[in-house]
Amino acid sequence: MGSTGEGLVVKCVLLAAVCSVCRSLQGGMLFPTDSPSREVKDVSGLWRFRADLSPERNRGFEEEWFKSPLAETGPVIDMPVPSSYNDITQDSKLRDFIGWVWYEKELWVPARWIQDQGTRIMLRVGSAHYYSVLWVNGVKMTEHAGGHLPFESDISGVLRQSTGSHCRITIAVNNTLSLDTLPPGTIQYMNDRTRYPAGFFVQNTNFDFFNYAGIHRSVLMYTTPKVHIDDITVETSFSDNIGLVSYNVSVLGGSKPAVKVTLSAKDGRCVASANGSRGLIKVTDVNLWWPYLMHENPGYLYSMEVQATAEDGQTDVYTLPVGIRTVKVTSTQFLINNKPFYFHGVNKHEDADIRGKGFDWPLIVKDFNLMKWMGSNSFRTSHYPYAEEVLQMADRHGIVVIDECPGVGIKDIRSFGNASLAHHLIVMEELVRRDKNHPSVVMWSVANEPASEMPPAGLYFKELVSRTRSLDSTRPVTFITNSNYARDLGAPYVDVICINSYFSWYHDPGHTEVIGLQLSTQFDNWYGKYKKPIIQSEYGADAVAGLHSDPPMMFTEEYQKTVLQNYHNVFDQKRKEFVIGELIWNFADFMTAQTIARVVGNKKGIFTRQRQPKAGAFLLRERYWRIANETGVLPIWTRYPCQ
Ligand code: BDP
Repeated sequence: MGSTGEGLVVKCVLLAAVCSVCRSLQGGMLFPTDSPSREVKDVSGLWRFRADLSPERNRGFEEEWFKSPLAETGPVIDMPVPSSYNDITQDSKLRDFIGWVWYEKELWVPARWIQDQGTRIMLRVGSAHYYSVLWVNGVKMTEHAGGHLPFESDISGVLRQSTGSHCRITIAVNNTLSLDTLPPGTIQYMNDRTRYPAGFFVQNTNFDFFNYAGIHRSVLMYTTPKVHIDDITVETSFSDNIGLVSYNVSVLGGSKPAVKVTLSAKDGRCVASANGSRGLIKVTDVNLWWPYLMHENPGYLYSMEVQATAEDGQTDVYTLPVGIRTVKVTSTQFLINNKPFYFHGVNKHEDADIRGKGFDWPLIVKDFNLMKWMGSNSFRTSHYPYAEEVLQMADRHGIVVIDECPGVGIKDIRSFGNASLAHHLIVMEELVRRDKNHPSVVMWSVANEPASEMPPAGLYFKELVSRTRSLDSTRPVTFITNSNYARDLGAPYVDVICINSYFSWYHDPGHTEVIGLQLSTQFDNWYGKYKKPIIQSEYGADAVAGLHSDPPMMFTEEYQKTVLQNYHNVFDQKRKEFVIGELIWNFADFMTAQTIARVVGNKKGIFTRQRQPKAGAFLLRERYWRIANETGVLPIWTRYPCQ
């Protein structure tokens, strides 16, 4: 062990992980929206920022930087929120920083929010990677473990105790990953003083994307009345032409609220209503929610307006988009609304130049346009939950989503321990709580490529999958495997087998001629043993845009294309049997840690990081539209010319 402070970066996060184990989820996590009874104030923009460069990364806590304006305790720089901080400056120390960074924003809160004692003022962080501590006006509000899901706090009390309506928000964020975080990691101190300076340490991880950090999604302040709608859960089905919406509304802050629910069609027409905090709504001549390229009118959403009226007559109103659809899995098919659905789509990352993993509307809209352009009907949120706004887009456009938790890189046997499992269960709970009402989400993925052959993996996945099912009985559960079919201890518990394989890339590099045989064998082995439908959840090859060679060589656009074509030949045979989907790795090039296997990031994108197509994108476009033309019903305006 080197410097006195070594381990501190880790210790802070470990402590946090332990706390999160003891915590159980309280309340809902509805996406903040304006309504007649609610106001939202976006406090994104430029924040003040300082990385704690002290050897122990602990000076901020020792000197209590949250107690006074950050600029009074040392130098600050401008930092955009939302954004990763890593690529914002020219300083490699900040790009590769591990430990606590401090963010601060000062703002005015509308005086009427403070004066009206019946108004509840909430502060919500869409996500901050990885561990966060939040203060308002120097008073600690909450802490949160996990870099991809929202957390919030009721700040009404502290604002009312302060003079005036001035508000100072301080958020300390620590990106350190430990064996019990998700994703896991380890901190390694290099103690050979002939090779490394004192205090030198690195963050080791087992995942293939850059560990971007900071406040990645919007920070929102919003109000609700004191008696407020805390959570809504809808589950949908249909029988003949009758849509069935079972709902459950939780109201907090007062006793005996009167709840009224009204469902309206797209044109604003009220189609059904009900009274009471739970019930079943019937919709005649229902417009089902259909995936893109499966129906002429995909992504149909009703509006469910929920009103909760307190005894004093004050009413809270929240409107939830509702898509009515069902999902079922058989031993060979994935059924949406009882019709076979074939996933032809992409794996993505939240990743772009400069902003890293920071939320960015232009990027999101561009990505949806590209997915629709190429005829993609689905994507997987590899390898962590994406921003809620992305799922809202998917709902509206009818793009089907496999929603993945950040269980990526679970390779160390110690990460299968009780503390890890307890945290993993909480993350699944947080994920289901946030995303349960999105019709686009059709399956939960609890992990990506864990070491599922290790002995503790069996019990771990048994528990994880069954607890996820108990949180949501309407969706299938999977995890993504790349292990040996005969020794995978998690596969018995999942509903759908999702396999990643990289024939002619990580195995037999340069030999695309082996793909056909190896892929057929893979499918037959897995189906033979488990009799469950299979998705090829990843396949692909790196291609540096603009690099060409014929005959194809690795890293050229031609090689990537050839790999894809060889996979497609097998998919076309097996999708007649039990293969229910193919998701290319990856939609776009993305940043990774610096290693000898990566040339400024992973180049398996069919688009570059700047979203320009490589040859593989045109190949997939032809293929996906061909499949859609064979199996789907296309909106007139999307008919693809080469059908
Ligand atoms: C898969 C991983 C993915 C990697 C990909 C690759 O799931 O995160 O980026 O390999 O190596 O195994 O390109």
